[in-house]
Amino acid sequence: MAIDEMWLQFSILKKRLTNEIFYVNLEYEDKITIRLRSEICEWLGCQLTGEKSEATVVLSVNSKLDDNLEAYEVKENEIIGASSVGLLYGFYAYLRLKLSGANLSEKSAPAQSLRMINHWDQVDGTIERGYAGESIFFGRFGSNDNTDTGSFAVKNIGTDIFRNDFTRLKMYARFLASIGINAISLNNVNVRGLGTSLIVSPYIEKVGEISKLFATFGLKTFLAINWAAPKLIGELKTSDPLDENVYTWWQQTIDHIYEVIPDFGGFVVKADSEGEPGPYQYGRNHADGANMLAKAFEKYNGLVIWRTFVYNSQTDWRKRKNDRAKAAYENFMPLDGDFSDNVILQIKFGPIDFGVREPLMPLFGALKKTNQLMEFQITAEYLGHQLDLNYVLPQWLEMIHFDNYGQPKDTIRANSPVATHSGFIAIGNVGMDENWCGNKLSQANFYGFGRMCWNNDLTATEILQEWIALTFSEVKAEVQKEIFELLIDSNQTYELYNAPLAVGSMMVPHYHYGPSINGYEYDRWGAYHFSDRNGLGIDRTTATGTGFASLYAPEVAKVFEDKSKTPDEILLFFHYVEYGHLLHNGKTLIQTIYDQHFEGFERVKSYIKSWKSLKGQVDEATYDNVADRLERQLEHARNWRDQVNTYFYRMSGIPDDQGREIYR
Ligand code: GCW
Repeated sequence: MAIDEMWLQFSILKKRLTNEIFYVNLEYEDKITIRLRSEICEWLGCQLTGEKSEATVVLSVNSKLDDNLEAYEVKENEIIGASSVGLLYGFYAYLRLKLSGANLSEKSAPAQSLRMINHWDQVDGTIERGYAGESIFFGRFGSNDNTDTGSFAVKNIGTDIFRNDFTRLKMYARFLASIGINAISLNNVNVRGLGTSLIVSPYIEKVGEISKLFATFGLKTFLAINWAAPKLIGELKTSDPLDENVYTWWQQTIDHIYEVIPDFGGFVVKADSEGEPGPYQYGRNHADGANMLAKAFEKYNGLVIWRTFVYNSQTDWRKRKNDRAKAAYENFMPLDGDFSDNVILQIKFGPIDFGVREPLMPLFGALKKTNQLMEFQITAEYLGHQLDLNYVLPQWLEMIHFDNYGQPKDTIRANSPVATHSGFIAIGNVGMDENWCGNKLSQANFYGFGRMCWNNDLTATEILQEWIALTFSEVKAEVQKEIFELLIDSNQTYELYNAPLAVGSMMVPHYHYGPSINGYEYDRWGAYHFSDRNGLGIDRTTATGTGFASLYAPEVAKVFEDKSKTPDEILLFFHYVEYGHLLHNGKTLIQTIYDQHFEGFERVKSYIKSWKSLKGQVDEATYDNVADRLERQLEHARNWRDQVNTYFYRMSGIPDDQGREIYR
């Protein structure tokens, strides 16, 4: 679309939609039409004359603005985009500056090229690890069969699998554009049942309609595939990546996709992971698998986004040298340099699984010849299911700034042979719930992810202040401040009452909410804490443990190898530590466990008090939604506090030095 210069056309959104999470609505069509809430319209200084009004903001496109076509510049009441999509981002930037009271002056280009959301939505309308209602893409229409064939299995639901709520999809696309997201995959990476057929007719045509809508907001659409598709839906005898017929099947399938969706993004692939099929089944490695698909995508500039979450999910706790933390590194480091230019490895930020506290995945910085994406999880699988407050930006920012042969925010791009094939990706947290995220305050994490991708130097404080200014623009400054105080340390609060000092995995198996100290301890998933009467923690040192510490850059490895140098908050991820051991905080390990769990609970109590003081100050739906969730969080924190404290009191026999109540 060519835009030289134009005047904004405003029209007033008559009634504020209750399920509107977006602070502004921008429709991006042939000509730009902007629908604004009337108060925003007033801020922009436009005349409200009936349905439409003219504004004093000038939009233009100037390709000389920046080499990066997504760049924009805002200068007073002028918005310049390096391309039409840059203009789109510039417009949202303009509104952000305006609404947060900042100077109307900003020139900006995104720090990360790919800024992507993965959905774990399934064609029966459920969402794996979804905590905000059903899928906005798929629904259960036409289904008479409610037999659940296993965990996360997709039910037999007939052919009409799409929800077809294009109004909601448009709102969503607009929201994504407003925070700078430029790519999206629609379906769960565990591709089951009918989900396998999304890549072929008659389903791909509907994906095409969705993708067309998203494209008008600068978004590319991707699909997750099942590695065994040639066998499952192509009637071939094998899915071996080096088999000629398999390649031909994929090439034809991809050719057809591009006939329907000429700007299709590509595939997301979870292979040989947690029971999913993959190239290992045929004695091939992951470069063989990814490159075969990449070849079929080449002429279309399509991408293969290949996940490194590959580990042996049959680990045995008896074998102490086994270490799931090393798996991705061991599987992918030897393949550095072997992947095609249109393959990107999608790598979880930590070595286990989006835990409450994990060190950086050591592949970052070490992989030097492979396109890479860092993967985050907005949906709060391990962080309280969007019931507990958990503003996660502090944790994510620590990851992108962690120095292992340089900080990932810089090395990801620098170490990717095709710089534009790199960036950040996250699992989304929205569903059909009225407020999109189950908990209204969980929207801050989605907003924050987008902003963190665009500008790696923003702080958690700045991002949260922005989100509050844009979302609660109608409330008083003191109320905004109270909401800020409630959220800013909430990630730390959650950590305080969860499993101690990065030991991980003490939650209810599979469901991942609530404590179950030994739930995973004697199971197959490779997530153990090894506590006994003397102490707890996983020895991952090279000297006496699994050797994971040695996978980092030498100066980092030196710190993690040494118990006395490892920071308290990550201590038990790297070391087995005795209860009486003195930490950097000046207290023993056991006393730290007690103190943290009592403090975590008390903090949640104070959140409730502070939220109650906001009754009548924020809209009722938000008030009730958060109040209800905080009560549940208090119960959750109480359970964690008591089960962890009791467990370690019984193990160690050492009482709390402040004599607080620990149940026996
Ligand atoms: O965190 C684990 C989740 C699975 C998920 C998997 C993955 C989609 O428990 O539900 O499956 O990670 O990332 O593939």
